[in-house]
Amino acid sequence: MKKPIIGLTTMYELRDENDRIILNHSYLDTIRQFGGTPLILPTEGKAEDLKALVELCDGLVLTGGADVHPSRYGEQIRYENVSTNPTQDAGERLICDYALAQNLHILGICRGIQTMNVYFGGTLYQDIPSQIDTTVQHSMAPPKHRTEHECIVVPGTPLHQLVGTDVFQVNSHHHQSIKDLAPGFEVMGRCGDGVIEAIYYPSKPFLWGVQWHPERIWDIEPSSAQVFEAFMQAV
Ligand SMILES: [Mn+2]
Repeated sequence: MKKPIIGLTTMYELRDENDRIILNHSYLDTIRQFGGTPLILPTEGKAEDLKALVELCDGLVLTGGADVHPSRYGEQIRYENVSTNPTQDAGERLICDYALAQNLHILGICRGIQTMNVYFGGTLYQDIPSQIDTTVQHSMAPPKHRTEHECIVVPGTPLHQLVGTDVFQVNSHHHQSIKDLAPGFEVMGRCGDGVIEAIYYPSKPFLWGVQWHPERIWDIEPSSAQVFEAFMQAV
């Protein structure tokens, strides 16, 4: 049987003389580990080319990266540490259009859960330390191969059925998070401080977003491995 092809969106980094695309290698390793063939997708370029690439995919991972521009959810940039890339925002939006038209199963990770929420009409906290009263380190310090805080699972959700536990541990590499949840989505997990860590779209077979990076800790945290197993099973 042919292995499923999983598209991975990439960061587009603007530099003075030589822009580049970037993808953390752990995404590729993880897709291979769980039985897929990773396909690196640019998030810039012509719409027709992005469409042709998405048509090759059996599933899509919306990966981490810079902050979604607040204009996408009707706000202006409020804090100096909000770092955006409008080119990537536009390209990823097209990729979402094509992926959804194709009924692809989609997993959003970190920026990816935020991309997904904004795409469907939700909003974001632009900077957790500035806007949320919490003592949790959502931008965790090194060493990075470890967990940082808990994810409290909402009973009755697919995540709860998957992991079979009320709480598990996650890593945390984000300074933004979901504020207003997009219509149609439901929360599957939160940090103890209320920050949304996992969402899904019940009327789609598999449209999940997680705020942590399961691709970096699946070897030490079984719940993160189970997220990829569920995604690949759906695909
Ligand atoms: Mn977190």
